[in-house]
Amino acid sequence: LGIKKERTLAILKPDVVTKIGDFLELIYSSNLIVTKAKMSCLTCNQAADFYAEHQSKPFFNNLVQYVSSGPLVAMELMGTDAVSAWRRLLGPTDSPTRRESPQNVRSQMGAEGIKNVGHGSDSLAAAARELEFFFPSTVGLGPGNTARCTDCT
Ligand code: DGI
Repeated sequence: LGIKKERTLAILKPDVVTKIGDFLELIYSSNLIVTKAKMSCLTCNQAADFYAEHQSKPFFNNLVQYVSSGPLVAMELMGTDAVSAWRRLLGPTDSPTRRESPQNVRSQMGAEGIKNVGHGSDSLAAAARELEFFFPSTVGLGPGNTARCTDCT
């Protein structure tokens, strides 16, 4: 009841892209599948667009600098309740809450502040917007390589 297949955007932030294998195992063992993936560098402007909702926060500049400091891995994950399933794997944003529930990647990897391992869309609406940002359905928009797959003729 209330269980549905969803898509969400998962990002592995610069410090953890080399550990992608560990994350894939976690993802598969949570019955999620990877339906799109790319490694991509964001410019400062692209990172600022992506995190526009945090524009007025004191950590905004550091956050933008951090996520544009090296390659990210962006993935579309699909599965039952994918939005909350991936956020559950990541764990809470802030460390005090995490100390009470250490069974998550952010706790296990010592996440602190903006260097907190990954990102996950926080709603279906955010997932739709964020997936379009990394995997645009229109040629020529978005960061990185926007070439589309086409059928052989
Ligand atoms: O969805 P989350 O990534 O868990 O959290 P969010 O969307 O509220 O915030 C986006 C990022 O901004 C988060 O991954 C890390 C950073 N951030 C959020 N709240 C704080 C913060 N960084 C610091 N230093 N302090 C905060 O209170």
